[in-house]
Amino acid sequence: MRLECLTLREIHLPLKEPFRISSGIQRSRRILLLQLEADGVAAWSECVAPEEPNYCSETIDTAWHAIVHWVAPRVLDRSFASAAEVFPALQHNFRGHLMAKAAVEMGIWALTAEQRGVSLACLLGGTRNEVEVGISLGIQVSPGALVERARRALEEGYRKVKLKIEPGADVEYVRAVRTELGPRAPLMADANNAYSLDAAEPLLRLDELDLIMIEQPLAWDDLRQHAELQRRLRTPICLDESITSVERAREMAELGSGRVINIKPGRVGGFAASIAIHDFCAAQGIPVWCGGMLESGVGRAYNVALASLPNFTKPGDISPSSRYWERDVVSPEWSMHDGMMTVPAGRGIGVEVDQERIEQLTVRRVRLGSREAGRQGGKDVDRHD
Ligand code: OSB
Ligand code: MG
Repeated sequence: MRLECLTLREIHLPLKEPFRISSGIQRSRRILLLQLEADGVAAWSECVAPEEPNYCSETIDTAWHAIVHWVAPRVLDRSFASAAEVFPALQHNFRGHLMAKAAVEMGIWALTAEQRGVSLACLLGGTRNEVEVGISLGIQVSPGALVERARRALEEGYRKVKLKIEPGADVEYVRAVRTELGPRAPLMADANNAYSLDAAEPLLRLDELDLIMIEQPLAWDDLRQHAELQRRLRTPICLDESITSVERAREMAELGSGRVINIKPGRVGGFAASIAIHDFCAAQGIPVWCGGMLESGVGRAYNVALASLPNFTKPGDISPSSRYWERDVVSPEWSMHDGMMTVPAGRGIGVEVDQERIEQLTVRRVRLGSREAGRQGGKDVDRHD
């Protein structure tokens, strides 16, 4: 595999409904899409970095910079015997920028699948042809509004309903949903770092509400305090932000910081790291599930393929296109039937990207390629603001 050309594009896509979490609100998405070309095949990938540094330190703008200046030069025109070799090459003396690295690394997995004529899920070692679907609900204006939103989600067939919480919108909200929707409703909560160990009282009260898990209650980079909290809770803690590598997953297991991991391939640097975490957790009996970052249909294809691996044993935050967008950028759009999503069996990512639509939505673009290396320092910049 030898990457010849990489095109970065930013598109803007408005969300159907605002998505509020404890660390910020999202009304519309600025999405970084990549087009990769090698040996006569092409693939699209997505960088999941958000607009603001309120999830991790990366943003779409830092990722754009990192890909252009540091990631692309390491992979363009260089031969890799397999996609698994890309991540080590990107990690060597190159700290952080995991979402930027992941976008390119995952694109190379997709290119490899294209080249071999197999599905991305098959290349990754997926064993399922459909995956269970969950929904992540943002913080609502009142407990009653959350109950109605959660009720609708269960009626639509979602297999897991994740409720975003923050101090002031926690116990009362979650208890209302539990009371109204019954003891069997598959509920969990996600705090996105909104609590501290010395103000953990609401979390101890949530412990009585039979949640499947509580996701990332404490600091985004913490493992030690989560271990202390887990000792006080019977509800499993699921880590999201804190798990950035297989080493962090191992530390979580050793310290007892949590009992479940939400794997987002973008957060950990791509598929090689995701598979390493998946395999480590499988060996330890730690369940994992696939998280989401409000991806377009392109990034969703990567999440669905990953979620087809055997130890993804809980429903992922991989809702259908219509949960996010009036119209997605892929066809067919991602859909759900009976709370399940089909893992595409076709070659590559398994969905077609609507190139004309993406062209219309593009607000900036840069094409990088070894063949243009003589001109403009290898960059062909267009509407770069
Ligand atoms: O914490 O899982 C999270 C979205 C943006 C940033 C962080 C998170 C989320 C979600 C959305 O929960 C999941 C989805 O894509 O549907
Ligand atoms: Mg989360």
